[in-house]
Amino acid sequence: MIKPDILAVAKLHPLYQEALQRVFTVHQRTHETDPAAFAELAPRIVGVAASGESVVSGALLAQLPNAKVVSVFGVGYDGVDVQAANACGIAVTHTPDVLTDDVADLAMGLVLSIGRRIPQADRFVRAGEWLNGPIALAQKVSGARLGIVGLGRIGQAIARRASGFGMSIAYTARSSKPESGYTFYPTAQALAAQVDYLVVITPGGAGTRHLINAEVLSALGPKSYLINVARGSVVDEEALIRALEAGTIAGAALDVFANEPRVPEALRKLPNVVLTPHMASATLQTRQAMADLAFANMQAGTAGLPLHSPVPECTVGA
Ligand code: NAP
Ligand code: 8YV
Repeated sequence: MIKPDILAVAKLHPLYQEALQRVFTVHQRTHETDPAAFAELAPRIVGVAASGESVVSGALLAQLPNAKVVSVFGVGYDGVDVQAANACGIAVTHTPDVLTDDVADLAMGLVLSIGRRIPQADRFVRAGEWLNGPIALAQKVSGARLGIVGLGRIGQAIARRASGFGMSIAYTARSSKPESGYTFYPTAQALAAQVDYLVVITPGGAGTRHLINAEVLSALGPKSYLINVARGSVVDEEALIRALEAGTIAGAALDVFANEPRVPEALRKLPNVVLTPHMASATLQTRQAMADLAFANMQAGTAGLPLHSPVPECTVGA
């Protein structure tokens, strides 16, 4: 049986790649690696497989007359031109909910890591420094004030976990959510001025670019911490480095960066920083669930069946 052709626009997670290969012929970035072959292949492509960080432009979609779906392995889809996809009649899907617990878990892990200085303490013991005296005191997390930028699926899961730590919870989002019972601030700057830990968990893209800028960091102040598990684009990384170097914020814990996987040396050198490699959803269980959902969306989309999890702006098949 001939397998329909899929274009992978990124190096796919092996679990997603393996699932796709059972049913489809997967062409790995042919549009970039072999434009001549792609010109011949493009009319046969029925679906596009992407990661959460992939760029899927309108120009690319316009070259795929028979594509029916872009299936993103990730909840974030800020690199996908959904408006162009709608115009081309191509559905866009993503993997919400299945990764919410993991991302919220890592966000709390980063709050604890930066506040209680767990990675620094690990380095302290390994370097034999314990022999020379006790480690410097850290900051208390239980009972502290938490600010959440983006009270969506993951933001709410972070708030539930933080409640277990007795933290007071405030947030900003595009709209207030009185039913949450948490304190709403209309801007990130107003929120930052009131918290000890500011966790960023919005989508990326133009609407949130540099939402966390020099003014927000200045409002956060020298005793408070920034935690970013959203997208690197949401934080002005240069302003962040300046604030960390000057001590105008206490520290930062970052899972995402402006130019991944490149992390500026200035950030890597700083002692008051905890860095992880965009791994908030990277557990075996969650990556399997993401692969299952992304594959199910690809199968449904290419077969013209109802989609499992289209992105909210998708009008195709609605
Ligand atoms: P979601 O349910 O759509 O929630 C997004 C939240 O962000 C909503 O509360 C929304 O406000 C708020 N928001 C959007 N634009 C905003 C703006 N300009 N200013 C303030 N708030 C804004 O999405 P989710 O499932 O929680 O995921 C959120 C994001 O996390 C993803 O898009 C992705 O970028 C990131 N993520 C990162 C990782 C990682 O590995 N580090 C893993 C998964 C997800 P309203 O509620 O008012 O609309
Ligand atoms: C993934 C993410 O690491 O879901 C997202 O938006 O950022 C992460 O879960 C990534 O998308 C995998 O491609």
